[in-house]
Amino acid sequence: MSSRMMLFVCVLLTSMLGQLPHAQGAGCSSPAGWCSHAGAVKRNLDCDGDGVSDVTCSDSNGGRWAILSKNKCAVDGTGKKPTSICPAAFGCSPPVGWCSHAGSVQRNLDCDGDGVLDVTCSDSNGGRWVILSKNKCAVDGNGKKPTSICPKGFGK
Ligand SMILES: [Ca+2]
Ligand SMILES: [Ca+2]
Repeated sequence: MSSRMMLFVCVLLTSMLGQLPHAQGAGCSSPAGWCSHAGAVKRNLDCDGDGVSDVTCSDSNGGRWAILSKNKCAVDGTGKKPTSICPAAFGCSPPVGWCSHAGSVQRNLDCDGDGVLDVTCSDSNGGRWVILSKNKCAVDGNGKKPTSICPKGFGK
């Protein structure tokens, strides 16, 4: 067998192995009714980087559920997963101490419509901060964002 032929066989085998998990339907799925409540958003993506898809759910009340391949796709019913378990799905988290001053109110919601949660903070002195997913969750420290950047977060 020529070396070129060997290479071809190797490539073929590798691609077949790569297809296998998908062909077998590996990858987590969610049970019927899971993540169907009001404000809930379900996603299929690979949270933990093992190449097998996971399922996440987040809602507008800050609930976070994850069905992870590395956890044998066990169904999660608590809704209290940390954002760090799947940043791509659960979006931005503020640093410790952010939005903790007197009169401040923090919200988790999707401001920019990309389906990933952002964080807003407003205070009784008219300060407005926002941490946006589309801005790679960069932390905002100046408190001078316009209300238009997140009408839902900054109210009317
Ligand atoms: Ca995974
Ligand atoms: Ca967002």
